[in-house]
Amino acid sequence: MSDETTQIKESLDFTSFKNQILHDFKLACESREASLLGRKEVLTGKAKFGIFGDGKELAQIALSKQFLDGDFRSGYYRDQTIMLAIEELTIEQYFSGLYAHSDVDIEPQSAGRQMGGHYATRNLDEQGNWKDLMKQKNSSADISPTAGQMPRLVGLAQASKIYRSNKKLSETEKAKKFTNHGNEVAFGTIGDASTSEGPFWEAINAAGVMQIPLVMSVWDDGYGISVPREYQTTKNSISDALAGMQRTESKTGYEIFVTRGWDYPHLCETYDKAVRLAREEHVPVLIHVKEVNQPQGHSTSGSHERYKSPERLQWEKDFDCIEKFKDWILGFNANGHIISTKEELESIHAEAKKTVKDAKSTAWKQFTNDITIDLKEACELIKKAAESSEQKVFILKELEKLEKAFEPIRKDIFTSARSVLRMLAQENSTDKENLANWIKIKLENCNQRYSSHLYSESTENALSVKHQPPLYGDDEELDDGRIILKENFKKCLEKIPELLIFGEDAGKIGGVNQTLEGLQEKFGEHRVFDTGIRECTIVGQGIGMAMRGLRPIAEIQYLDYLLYAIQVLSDDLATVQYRTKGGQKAPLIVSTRGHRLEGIWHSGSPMGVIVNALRGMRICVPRNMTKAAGFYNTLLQSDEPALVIEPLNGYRTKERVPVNMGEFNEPLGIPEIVKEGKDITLVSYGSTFNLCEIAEKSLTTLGISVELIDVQTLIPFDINHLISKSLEKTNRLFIVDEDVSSGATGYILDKIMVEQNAFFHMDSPPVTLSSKDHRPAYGSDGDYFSKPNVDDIIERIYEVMSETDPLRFPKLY
Ligand SMILES: Cc1ncc(C[n+]2csc(CCOP(=O)(O)OP(=O)(O)O)c2C)c(N)n1
Ligand SMILES: [Mg+2]
Repeated sequence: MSDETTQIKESLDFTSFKNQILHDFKLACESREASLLGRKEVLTGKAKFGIFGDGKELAQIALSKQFLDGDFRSGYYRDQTIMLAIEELTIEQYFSGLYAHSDVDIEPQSAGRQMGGHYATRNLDEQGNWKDLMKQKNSSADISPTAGQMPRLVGLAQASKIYRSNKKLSETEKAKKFTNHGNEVAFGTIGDASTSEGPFWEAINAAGVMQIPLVMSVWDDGYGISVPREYQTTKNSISDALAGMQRTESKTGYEIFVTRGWDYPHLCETYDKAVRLAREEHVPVLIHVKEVNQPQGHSTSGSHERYKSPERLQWEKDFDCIEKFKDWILGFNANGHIISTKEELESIHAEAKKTVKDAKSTAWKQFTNDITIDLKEACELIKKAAESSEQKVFILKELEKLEKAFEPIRKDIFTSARSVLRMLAQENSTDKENLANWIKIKLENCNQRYSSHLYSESTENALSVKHQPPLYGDDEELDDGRIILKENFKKCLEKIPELLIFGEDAGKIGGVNQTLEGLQEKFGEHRVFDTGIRECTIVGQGIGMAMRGLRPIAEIQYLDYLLYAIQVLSDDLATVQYRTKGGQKAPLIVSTRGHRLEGIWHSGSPMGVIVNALRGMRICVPRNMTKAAGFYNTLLQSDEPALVIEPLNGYRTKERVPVNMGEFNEPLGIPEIVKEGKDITLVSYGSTFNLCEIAEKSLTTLGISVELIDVQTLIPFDINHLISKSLEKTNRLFIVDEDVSSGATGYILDKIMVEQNAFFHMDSPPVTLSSKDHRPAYGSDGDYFSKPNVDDIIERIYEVMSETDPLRFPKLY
């Protein structure tokens, strides 16, 4: 190359370098201005709450340079700069989120369902089908609980490992939407204080053990709200505390990097190295970003002057990452090449300020326009209603209040319209009818706006799966329940290449009850595998992998230990569809086993906790293993997250062996009337249902005809109101389960009496029979006296009949 060509090349290289730096500077300024203006919007009452990413801009710009299509983020509320940099958030959308705009096209992160600062990409199309995630940069939907993003992060990173280790799978057409042979990185972000949480440690350990491509950034600004780092972290440093995880020549582990939040070149260099290592070699990395600042304090809920020293407040100014970036740019001089001048930087900053202000105004206009339409319509209808009403004076007063309201929101409109309708309660007019209809239609519309997508609304939702009953051959073949499950899983693993089954003892020995016996040998360690004892991240693995196109079944060894995972199930999995308004899904099946066996922590049945904490998931409570297998088969054809609770004492019980393993399924929300009867409807599920079947026989000999119903799934619950129809005939209801009193029986009773309106069919008060409120005592006697037993069921039902007809059924006691 001639000297002249070299010079031209150098200057071209420098121009693109310089443009990149100025682009980064502009982005940092825009993000900062958005934080500053965001705070004002909250303090002036336009938005309710604000939590912003100021001070974290440079580190996030450095990270985003390494963020490729197909990669995933699992982070928290400070990450606005990442989202802006990867172009999955505009400043307009940022403000729309702050105002809680409920139109998903305008606020695509959560359609206003989550507070500002909670980010997500649209990973599904409008029908709920997967988009090509390799053509976009992905962010799993944030949640507010600190460190709640960590379990899911493990699964997002593990998916790359699964795809890389299973070449056949990663080359399927389906997989190409999710992976390029496992080269994708999962970026985790967390605040310094949130590293104190259990899920952080569990996730870090799990990723280190599994060697998965996770890039964990800790934004260390020294505080968790007001509590300083020395109260949070051993050695006052997360990288020091985790130093034992550093890999060595002979032992795998983490690569740990330490950098500073205001040091642009070092940040860029660090992320370049760290992400390459994770992507190419699947080594998990931790990047401890120290000296991150927090110019405005924690959130709009208070000011940091209350807890920061004057020195620290001064440090926030002196080490403001944008000021430091400016100094670096102005001090840069490579062979006479300079990046920019003070004036140019100031002008970029001023331009950024204007861009943000304009974007905010547009977002506010969009937000208010939407409401103005409803406001105008309501005022018009109220005015008309006033004209023809005797209550005119009062109605006009309400109208005036609404018309004069300062920046009214939907709540103001509805409060006025509904109070006017109540004023018209005693009148009959077309205007009243018009107002009532308008309210009804708009309420329905708001139901969609604020309450849709708790469950899947795609064509793959669990209720749309076509029912195929189990078929049986002529030879009445019987086998252990566990064998039925195992044979069914075998067929499913053959049929569905994305299916993975994992958990404690699930791999090598095939589960503590041998329901997966021999399946690891047959299908390999990347399909059926063991995990550490860590329920919360077992579920997290499942969530993350389900978000990347795999079909995980995560095993929780016993139902009692589901409580370790209840937070991640409730806060994360159960809300994925809802909190993104159908923008994301995680069709994870959690498999566990429970109800009666032995002792306090192997007999639990906390079904009330579960049905109440896990709305958004399907809850299946099969009474035997054929039913359980049927539910797995239904769920594997659907795109919904679910929990299947196998009855723990049924693995060695003989069941008929279906001939269509892997094909038959069990519909959700359809109770089974196992035996028809006319005196009383006996409702139960799971293990206690089997006791009810025994009790029913004795009751028949006592002259009581029982209609025996297995509810089969608690969510959804009896969608066709079969139980209410049964009560039309029997007029008496008896519910049995082995939760505490008023637990799941309270839920069932409410569903039947209130939702199904069965109250009017009743001749006797409904009766519930559950376990004692204490935990179940150990041993068979402990079980007999702690849980409902066959004698209890028979006698309590006899008592109901005795109260109805004491002559026919004289008192026993
Ligand atoms: C489980 C849980 N506990 C408490 C909170 C309330 N909270 C929100 S943010 C926060 C501090 C987090 O500090 P840090 O992790 O350092 O992040 P930073 O805000 O400093 O970036 C707390 C306690 C929460 N959201 N979740
Ligand atoms: Mg902090």
